[in-house]
Amino acid sequence: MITNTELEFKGDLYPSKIVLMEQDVDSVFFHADNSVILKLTVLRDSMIRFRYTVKGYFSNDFSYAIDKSHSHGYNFLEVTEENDYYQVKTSKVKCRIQKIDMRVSIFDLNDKVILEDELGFHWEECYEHGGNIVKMSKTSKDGECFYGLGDKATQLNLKGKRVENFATDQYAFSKDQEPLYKVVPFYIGLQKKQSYGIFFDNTFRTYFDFCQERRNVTSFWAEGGEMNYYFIYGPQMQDVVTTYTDLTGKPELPPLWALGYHQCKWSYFPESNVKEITAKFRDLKIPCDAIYLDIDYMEGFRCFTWNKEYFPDPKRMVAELAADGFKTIVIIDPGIKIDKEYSVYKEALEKDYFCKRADGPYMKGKVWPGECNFPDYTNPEVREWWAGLFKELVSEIGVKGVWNDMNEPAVMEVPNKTFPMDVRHDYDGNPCSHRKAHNIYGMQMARATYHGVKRFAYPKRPFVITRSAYAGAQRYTSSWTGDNVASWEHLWIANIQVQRMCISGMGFTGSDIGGFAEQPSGELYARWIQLGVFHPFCRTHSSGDHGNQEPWAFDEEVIDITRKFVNLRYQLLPYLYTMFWQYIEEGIPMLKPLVYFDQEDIQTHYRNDEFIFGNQILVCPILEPNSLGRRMYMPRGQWYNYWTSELITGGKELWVDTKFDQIPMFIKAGAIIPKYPVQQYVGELEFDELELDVYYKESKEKSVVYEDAQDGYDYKKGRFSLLSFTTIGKGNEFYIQLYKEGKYDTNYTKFKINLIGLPFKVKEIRIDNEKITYDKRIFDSKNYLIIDKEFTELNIVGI
Ligand code: MIG
Repeated sequence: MITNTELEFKGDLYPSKIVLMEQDVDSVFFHADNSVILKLTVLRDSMIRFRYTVKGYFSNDFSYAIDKSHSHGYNFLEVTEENDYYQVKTSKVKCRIQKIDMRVSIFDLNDKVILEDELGFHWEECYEHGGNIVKMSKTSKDGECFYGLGDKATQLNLKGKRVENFATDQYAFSKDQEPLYKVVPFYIGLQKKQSYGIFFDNTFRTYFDFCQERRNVTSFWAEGGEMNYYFIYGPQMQDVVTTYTDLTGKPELPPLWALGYHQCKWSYFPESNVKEITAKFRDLKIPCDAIYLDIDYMEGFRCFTWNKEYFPDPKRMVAELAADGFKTIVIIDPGIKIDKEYSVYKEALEKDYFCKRADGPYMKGKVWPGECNFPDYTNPEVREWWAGLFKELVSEIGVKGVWNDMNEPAVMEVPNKTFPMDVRHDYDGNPCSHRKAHNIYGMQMARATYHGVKRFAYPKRPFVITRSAYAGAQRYTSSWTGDNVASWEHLWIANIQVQRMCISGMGFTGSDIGGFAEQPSGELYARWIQLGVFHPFCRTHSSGDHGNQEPWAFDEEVIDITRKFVNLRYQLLPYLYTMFWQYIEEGIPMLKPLVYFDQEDIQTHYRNDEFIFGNQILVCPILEPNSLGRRMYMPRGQWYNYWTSELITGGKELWVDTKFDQIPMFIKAGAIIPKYPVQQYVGELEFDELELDVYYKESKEKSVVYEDAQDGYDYKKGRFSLLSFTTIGKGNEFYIQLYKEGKYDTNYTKFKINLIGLPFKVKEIRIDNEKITYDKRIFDSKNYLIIDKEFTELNIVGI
């Protein structure tokens, strides 16, 4: 047994020896002599939940994070007793619980240790709060790596770091600053090429220490609540992430326009300014789908009101913007102005919907409108009321999306920047203090907003974006990374934060492109756009107090680069939509850090910059000024340089030349990348051809293209189109096979097939075994071919 320094663990208590074991279907209870109970529940063969109590009984089991519809059920479960331990075995793992001290070790079926308690579960009584600080420690081997945890602004691999989870309004945060806006207490461990996950579903302030305090120990603890965590076995990181995402839930598909480019600033007003901005996008031919109204559209910052001087007729304006392809998105904060004349305030007061202090008075805090009260979104009745408030905005005025800000919750001019900890919450019938509800406040606000927007947008799809979030918030909302800064370091941070959010289940995320605080140089803005178009959510935003941040605030060259890359995003919309569909169907992250892509390759374990966009596009942003290229790591496999079509074999570090209007971008050999024509907004054009960039590969590769009506819910009834392509290169023949599923008939009738990297001269082309005639001149000079979309096999035969 490991001994610890007296000081460090003074006051800690531990489970004593196990005196009783009972099994109840999928759960096994281990009772210790000193009232500690461990409840181990097998949810899937590869997912086991561990819940501890020190009271001799368990409190009500309630979680905002867990998706009730998550898949569970196992193939095999066997509980046995040995001399020194009990063993719980599934078809994937064995769990041993030591009789003497309840410590747990988890093994794979070859008896290789995956994860092992160091001190294991222990706690410290906390007299002041009438609860315990609950702690867990695991041993960690040299070389183990750690990933996940949401929006942390630090290197991807968390080894050697300690992080804190407490939702905080962190204006102009810096690298390594803790805590930030979001709380996702989920990490992935990777050791000896085996991955596992831990989701510590505890909403109190939590900490994770990844071998920072002690070299071979990883620990996590909470300032209250239960030691309650889920262990997820891989061994592939892919399986850990998809299982976690299944457990905490997946969103529905957003409307396709939400994957377009968004423009934001604090603030665009009055109406004439909004119109100037949108007109300029159309003038300059830079595609844009959404325009945002920040807090100044309201009357004295009162939510659900309009400043009639700036916006005399919002309904007309929103309709005019819509006619030009712009969707209007408005901000809604949680603080409700204390004002007896204000209907939202009056109603909430009458119905008793505001949060209260422990001794009775309403929780009062200063935010933009001045003194405010705050709805208790943890009360289902309050959420229902809140949802109803969106009727006018959405059904009458025609707003298409809602932006929830300040929901950490943020309070101005107080030292802790949020509510006092004694504030009471309903917590869906489990009354508690703000200590427990703080981290889920923003998520519950976004949830209520989502239900409202969804109700009134129906039969169209809603769009919601939030700043604060807890694990599982992805079911309701997209997010952005908060108030970043226009600096090169923040470009690096944004790249990591979005990758990290993607493997933490909350992939529909982006950063404020160009930086929120301070003014980016044209070069920095261009480099940020070049990264931002590869983020699931793509929006320029700035605080507006330092000059403008529309593309035309910079010189011609930057405008051209912005157009070029936003155009590329619009061309890639079917690719982006397909990866979103894989995310909602299977929980597959839209961006994949290299370690996720190839965990067997140790070179990937410490990479930060390169990532895979979807499944087949490798992107590496330029993160320094005056770059003529950069060094990067090319993961294993064969990759085509997007700009030059040069074929490169990966598994090595290399220098890549780029110009100012390029970033390193590579396409996986064998991939088929679908492209739409450039449109100024989603749905602007009707077109008759889907372009397919087909990259030759010797051997087999699969690609899919998901499409549907781009909005609405018919896709849930089977009205989608799923194209599954297989490419096969064999000697001097190249095959493209197509298998179709779904009841949606796409509007186009043809494919324009661009063949890239064919290693031979073409002799003939066959479709479904029949030789076809084609325009040889075009084909030979431009390498493309236009064919009917109805085919099952295209065969290109070389000389
Ligand atoms: O205290 O609404 O992060 O995106 O523009 C600042 C004004 C409040 C913070 C958000 C930012 C938004 C700003 N808000």
